[in-house]
Amino acid sequence: MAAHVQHILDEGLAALAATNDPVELENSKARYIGKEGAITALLRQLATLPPEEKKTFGATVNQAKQAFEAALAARREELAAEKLARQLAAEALDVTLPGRGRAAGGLHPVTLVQQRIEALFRSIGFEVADGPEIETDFHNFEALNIPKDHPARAMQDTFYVEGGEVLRTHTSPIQVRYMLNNQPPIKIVAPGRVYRVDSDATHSPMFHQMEGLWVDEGVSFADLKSVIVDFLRNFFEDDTLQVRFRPSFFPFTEPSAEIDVMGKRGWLEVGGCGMVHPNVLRNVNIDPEKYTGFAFGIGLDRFAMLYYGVNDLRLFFENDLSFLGQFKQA
Ligand code: 2NM
Repeated sequence: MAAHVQHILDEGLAALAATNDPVELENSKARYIGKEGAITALLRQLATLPPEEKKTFGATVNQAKQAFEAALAARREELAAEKLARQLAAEALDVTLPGRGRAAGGLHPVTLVQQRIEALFRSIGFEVADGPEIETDFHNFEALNIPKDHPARAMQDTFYVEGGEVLRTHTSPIQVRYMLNNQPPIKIVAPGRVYRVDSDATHSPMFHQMEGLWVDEGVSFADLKSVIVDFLRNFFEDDTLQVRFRPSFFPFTEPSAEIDVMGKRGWLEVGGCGMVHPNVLRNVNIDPEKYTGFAFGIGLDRFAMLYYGVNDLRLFFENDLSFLGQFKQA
């Protein structure tokens, strides 16, 4: 091959090899075999050559052009392959990785405690009752013998809703509704959310209560004591748990008592109780001359804290999954 043709071809091949950029590659094509290209110019020179040189020079330049075209086609494929390889690497998916799975949720510790207590009371013939969280003044206060000037009725303690209704401050209105609709014998527990204007390390504006009620002929304070003591010993799984009834006052019971259990560091208050006040029975159309009843109330959040050894009430309301995950049932 004529030396200067070879030289132009070598330059052209070097230009093709030197770039990774498809645009630049096409520019090189134009510079060598395009209309104004160096190899095209050689072909144009053919016309000016004498016939005896035309043949060999023409063959030489055509060879050079074919060599350039072959190299161009090969480089195009290389660049396309590199581009594909880069894309595949960037979008790589490891299909052998295990899936994320579907983790099972679990019940909230307060729900677990509520269900356990419900089961204990069902086993001795109690039914579970419920009712609305927005209550009338009558069901939440009036029927329960709570006087109009009682501090619990104050705006500072009770959430009032438009129209004079309240967020129930205890689950007692469930029992009021039940007694209005049923004559004795009545044996119910009433669990649920209750609301009070109170918020600090040990008080939440929403918390959970469970109240119990047994009304029939001849129900006595001795019945109250035996049911409560039996329940607490079953709940805390301690056959010799010490329980104490400490005289107290509630408008809706007479006599009334606080319920204490012996803990690791002395007596611990876990609830309140008493014999349903005759006024309450009259308010729900039950004859207090014929029937007596006992009632009690406990805080489910407090029971969950004691049962699970949780020392901060707020943990129950933060819904931190690493906290809640510890209560998952197998
Ligand atoms: C308590 C303590 C004492 C109670 C009374 C009644 C009702 F509706 F029967 F009158 N329900 N709950 C009661 C009695 C609740 O909680 C500390």
